[in-house]
Amino acid sequence: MKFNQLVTSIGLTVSTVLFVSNSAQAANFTTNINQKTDAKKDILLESIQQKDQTITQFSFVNKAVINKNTPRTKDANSGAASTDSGDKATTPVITKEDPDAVEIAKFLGNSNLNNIIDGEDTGSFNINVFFDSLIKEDNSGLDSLFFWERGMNSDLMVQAIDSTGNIIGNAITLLRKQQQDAGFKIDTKEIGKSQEVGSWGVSLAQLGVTSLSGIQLSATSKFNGPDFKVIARKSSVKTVPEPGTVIGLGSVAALAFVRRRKSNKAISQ
Ligand SMILES: [Ca+2]
Ligand SMILES: [Ca+2]
Ligand SMILES: [Ca+2]
Ligand SMILES: [Ca+2]
Repeated sequence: MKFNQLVTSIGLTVSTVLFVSNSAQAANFTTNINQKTDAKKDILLESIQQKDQTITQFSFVNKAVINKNTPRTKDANSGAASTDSGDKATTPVITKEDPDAVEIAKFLGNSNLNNIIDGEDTGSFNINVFFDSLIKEDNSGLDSLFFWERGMNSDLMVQAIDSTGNIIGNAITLLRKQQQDAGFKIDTKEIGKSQEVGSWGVSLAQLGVTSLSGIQLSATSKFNGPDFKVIARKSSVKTVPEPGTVIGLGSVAALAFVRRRKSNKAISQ
């Protein structure tokens, strides 16, 4: 193998390793909350850790538009999206089976992970939610949207929207089997005992956009009624790097150096 071929080969290996590393980490994050001893009380998001960075600045839902939400009938498990909270949690307004858009925005628009939208299995919903600031792409390598789902047993479809509510980019379906254990449980009014909470992290790249004003959230009866919260990472806010954790790829760094010498431009972009 000639030197050039060797370098190219090493370069491809490094790219592959870094790519796999990025995609594997993309959805993983740690949820830091005020307490996890009482699943019925307020569970307040304090920070998120991802890729050794701590995120403390968030953008919250401040408006919702209901495009579709199957109404509830006499059957308690009918309908689709409702507002739900921990049995002993505080709420912005009372929980309802057929909430209006303002109530949905209020339950999503705070840091209380025990204020959620509870979805039923039988109906379907399609709801636009807007964040209190524009969510923009940056070079942090961090996800921009963080979701939690009670029960780790439901799916949720997500697509970016612009400021007027038009869908942009591509829709993605967050699958129950892709959830990461968020490390805490909640016990809400709609369930009799506590359930594990799972999480998904989503980047703007996954949604095929470089910025978004909000997201369209939808579920059909096949999604097993997602029971969720979503909070966005505020853009243009510095995250706090933790010392001594600069990618655990020391051995790869040497190879990357070889590659950098080979094609300085490509690497420095
Ligand atoms: Ca419900
Ligand atoms: Ca669920
Ligand atoms: Ca309960
Ligand atoms: Ca449900």
